[in-house]
Amino acid sequence: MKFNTKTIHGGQQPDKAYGAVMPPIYQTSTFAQSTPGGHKGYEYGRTHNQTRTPLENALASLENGNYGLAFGSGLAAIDAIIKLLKSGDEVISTSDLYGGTYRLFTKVFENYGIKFHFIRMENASNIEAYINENTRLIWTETPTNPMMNVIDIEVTAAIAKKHNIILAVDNTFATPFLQRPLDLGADIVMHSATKYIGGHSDLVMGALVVKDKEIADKLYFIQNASGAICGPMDSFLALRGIKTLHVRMQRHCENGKAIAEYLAAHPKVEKVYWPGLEDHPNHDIAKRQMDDFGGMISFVTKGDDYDQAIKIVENLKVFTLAESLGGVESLAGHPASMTHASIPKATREKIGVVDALIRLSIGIEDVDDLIEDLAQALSK
Ligand code: P1T
Repeated sequence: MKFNTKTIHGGQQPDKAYGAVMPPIYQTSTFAQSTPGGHKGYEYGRTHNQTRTPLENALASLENGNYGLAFGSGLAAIDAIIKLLKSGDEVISTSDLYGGTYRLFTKVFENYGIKFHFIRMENASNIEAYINENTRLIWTETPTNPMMNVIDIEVTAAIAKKHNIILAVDNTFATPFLQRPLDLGADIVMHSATKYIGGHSDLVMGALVVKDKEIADKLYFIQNASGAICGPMDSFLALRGIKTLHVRMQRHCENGKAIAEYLAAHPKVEKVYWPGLEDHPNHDIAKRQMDDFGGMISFVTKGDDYDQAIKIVENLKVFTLAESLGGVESLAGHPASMTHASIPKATREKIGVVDALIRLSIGIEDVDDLIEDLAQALSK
């Protein structure tokens, strides 16, 4: 089945009870049993739910995996991955990553004796210097949030395999429409399904997809034991969002290209970070690894000025100033004070998250209105 068919049919069938084409919202916490253990495959809502099951199957289908797991947020999904580890284990992570992931790693899991190395991975040969007998996991975002660096998944997966280390890829920015990390050798693919998967800024959700049964069984155990699941209503909304993922992504990419090119030619703009631009340092990897370049763009204006960046995001009218990304509407953010505020200033500036950086999530509105909006905000 091709991707554009999978978004609509992958892992899903009409409901068994009455043939409902969309899965009903089984808004229940528990299921009747005829005798202890005598149930129809569902016994308690934390463990399984008949609206979550088709969602988890659909996620697995999109990522070419065998097992899908849905969580109450992206961070809950990442939390489940790190719970595969134990005290003394080490993780190598991209240094440019979502601020909340950095906070979870450094403020929560370091307290449990897990050690994190944050390094640049655009050049995969940097990774091996940090591998030792305690290394259990390589954590990558690609493209990274918010600097849009692209990491070569295939090369990183080969390094991970050689050393028997799990490779997890946060595929939130690209979505399976643009890249499928499991096909490139990753062991776990993760999503903040809050973003493009849901697509309508109306839910908070996380997802994991894996091929390997042993890893899947451990993750299912953690999902049930820790309990950070998503509810039936949100599962329904995510399934509904997935059905248009391919058409939304196509427009996100088209609009993203037009706006990246507009900003790159703008006299007030110093630098644009979008992997589709030929001068992007990882453009060649992106071209090889991704089917298109997505709708996330970061940029810095000339003068590298905090006040100017704040003024621009405040003056936008079609773009909404807000955290998050990947919805149908365009959003603008100021990473240093919003999504990445939990990373110490010196650390974030080292990776490029300067005070003047603005991040845009390009929606699927008419691109002329988006460009006009940026033009008026940049002219102020
Ligand atoms: O917000 P949540 O669903 O828990 O997902 C966390 C997360 C994980 N990974 C990436 C790449 C992300 O971008 C996020 C969440 N990011 C934002 C809220 C943001 O505005 O960047």
